[in-house]
Formats: sequence, C-alpha cells, structure tokens
Amino acid sequence: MFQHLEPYAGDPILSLNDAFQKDPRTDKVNLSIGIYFDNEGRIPVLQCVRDAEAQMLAEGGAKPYLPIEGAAAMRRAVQHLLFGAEHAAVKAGRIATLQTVGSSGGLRVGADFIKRWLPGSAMCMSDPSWDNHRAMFEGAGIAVHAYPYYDPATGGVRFDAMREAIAALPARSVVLLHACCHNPTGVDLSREQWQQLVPMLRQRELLPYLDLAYQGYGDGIAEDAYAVRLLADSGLSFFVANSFSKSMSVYGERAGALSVVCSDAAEAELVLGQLKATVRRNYSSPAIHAAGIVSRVLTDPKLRGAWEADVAAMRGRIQTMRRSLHATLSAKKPGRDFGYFLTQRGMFSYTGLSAAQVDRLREQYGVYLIRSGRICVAGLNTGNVERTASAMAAVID
Ligand code: KET
Repeated sequence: MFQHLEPYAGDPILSLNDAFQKDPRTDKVNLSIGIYFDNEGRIPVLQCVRDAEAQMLAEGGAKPYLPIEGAAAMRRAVQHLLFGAEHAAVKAGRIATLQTVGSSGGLRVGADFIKRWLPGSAMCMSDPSWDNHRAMFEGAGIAVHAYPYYDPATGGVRFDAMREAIAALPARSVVLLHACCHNPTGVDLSREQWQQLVPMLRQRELLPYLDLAYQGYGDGIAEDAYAVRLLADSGLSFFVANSFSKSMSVYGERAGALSVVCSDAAEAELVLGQLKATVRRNYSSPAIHAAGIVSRVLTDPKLRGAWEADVAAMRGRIQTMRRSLHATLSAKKPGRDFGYFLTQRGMFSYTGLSAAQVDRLREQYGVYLIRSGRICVAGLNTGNVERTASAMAAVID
C-alpha cells in the first residue's frame, strides 16, 4: 500500500533541533530553532502563565468543544492587542478574528481560504523568508513567488527592488510580510518604508498577509504592531496571523490567531463564516487550554503587567547577548565588521556563514545553527556566548 512513498527528508529546523537533543556533548549550543531560552538555557514558564493556569484549575471548569472560531474572550483580546481596543476597525466590527492552532494553523487556514475564494491569486514572499511559508501556501495549492528583500552586501533591505517587484504583481496577489523581527534575517522595514509601501499595496489592489510571530521581541508589544495598525488605518483589506508561542513562551500550547480586516462588518461576517467552514473541515475547533491562558494573561491587569515585564526582560536579554557576541567576535577578528549583530532585531541574526562553515561549527564545536547561517540569538547565554564567538571566529577565514 505505501511502498511507493517518498521518504520525508525532515524539516530543516525541527530535524536540526532533534539532532541537537541527541548530541551527547555537554558543551553543545543550540542556536537552531526560534525558541527563547533563558540564561540557564531553559524554556521559561512565565509566572503569568502559571497564574492563569492556576486560576483555570481552581475554577475546575468543564472542557467542552470550543466554537469553531475559538473562544470569544481570546478573540476579543487578540483584536485589542493587535489593533488597540479603540481602533475604528475594531469598533466597526470589520475584523474577522479566529483563534487558531498556533499562528501556523492561522497561516494555513488563511491560505486555504484564499485558494477557495481568490483562486487566481499567487503568493509573493520575501527572499529569504521562513521556509514554511512556501510549504504552507504551496501545500494549499497556491503558487509562491519571491520579492527581493535582504541585501547581503549592505546587510539592509533592497527596498527599491522590493517595491519594483511588488508594483509589478497582478492585482489580488497575496504579499506576505513579516510584521516585525524578520525571520531569518533580523532585518525589518523602517516605519518610513512601511509608510511608502502601504499606498502602493492599495493602488495595485494587493492583499497583504502579515505574519506576526515575534511580537514584543523587537521594540515592544505595541510598537511591534506598528505595521498591523498602519495597514488597518489605511483602510486596506488584509490578513494577519499572530502567535503567542514566543511572546508567552507557550510553544506546545499552539496558541495563535488569524484576523482578516475587511471593508465593513457585513463583509467580516461573510469572511468569518467561510474561515469557520475551512476550520470545520480541517481540525474542527481549536484548543481550550490555549484560549484560557491567552485571554487571562491579556485581560487580567495583574497578569498583563507581569507579562509585559517578562517580554521586556526577554527582549533585553537577547539584546545583551547581541552586544556580547559582537564584542567578543570583534575582538577576535579585528578589521571585520560585525555591526549587523547590533542592528538586526528580534530572535534571529543572519551571520552570512556558508553552509560549509555551519557544518564545521556543528561537527567540530557542537554549535548548531541552520544552514542558511541564521542563528537564534536567544540560544546564547552568559555561559556559552564567548565559546560560541570563539568557535565562529575559528571558522571565519
Ligand atoms: N511564523 C514565523 C515567521 C515563524 O518563525 C514561526 C516559527 C511561526 C510562524 C510559527 O509559529 P507558531 O505560532 O508556533 O505556529 N518559527 C520557528 C519554529 C519553527 O520553524 O516552527 C523557527 O523559525 O525556528
């Protein structure tokens, strides 16, 4: 029955993380997957999440199926978090928000919806992007193209080339954009660049699709929603998939949402209905535990305050590690410019290391990063940053 199957090569990020777990070396360093580790190398359980869970346990509530679209309290809290409670689009009821199985679930539900209701639309994403963007959209039967983005020569964005490519897309094309903390490069559009992009997206009748997986890891929770709010202010219709995996350190809870900003409340109702149909025929409904955590942390003032402080601390620790890595590498390789470690934002830095150098780092030094040269800076800590910098210096000629 199944002998004709092709073997699955594995996912480059998840397989590497598995290989790291199996590596017996005690001084190994995991910079592979986009997970925040604390200074002891552990995935933290935030106190606000523990408190939310304690509340849920104390209430001893039943565990019915959630509605297809997820818990109302979480969906409302997500809208307030992303757009601001007072935003005109929120007040007008023209945003269709669905609780999803992580932001990955949201990205895919949105792609399935687009395939069904805008069947001629292709998707265009940054070069490079998170590899799974392509896989998810192609998996939904959507053609995927790329627009120029990262410039290895300057370490910045090829903004003119990006604009030209986007301006040439057919109307109704989906333009996938990282709302903040670009994965894998750590290089974001400036606010001025976003402001230039939005009128063009509107003129060309394009459909922006924002991925907001690292909210709070750039400048701050509200600051990192800048692009979301700018697009919502502009009156454009667009998608935004957002994640709590990283911002609340609840990876395995699969907590995320998909919001579609529409032109009016009636349209939002139609969109929500068809998103529900998409979910029902796929995984039926999302997880109640994830909804309980997220809605409590976002709406209970005490938990919310603690969460905001935790996010600021996680962001600050990553920035400290960026400075340490930069200082040690600069000292070991004088004359080389490692300034990009300081200017790139969020969890990731794009080191420019070749696949061969990445292999050497893993094999000889037990330092794991994906072969594109992306490192997860949050895998560094005061105990391993110097060793990691020395290993990197050793493989850089
Ligand atoms: N979007 C982006 C840009 C992203 O980097 C990830 C995860 C996700 C969505 C998925 O989020 P979730 O809400 O948990 O479904 N990225 C890391 C882990 C992975 O590849 O799954 C990573 O890039 O390492």
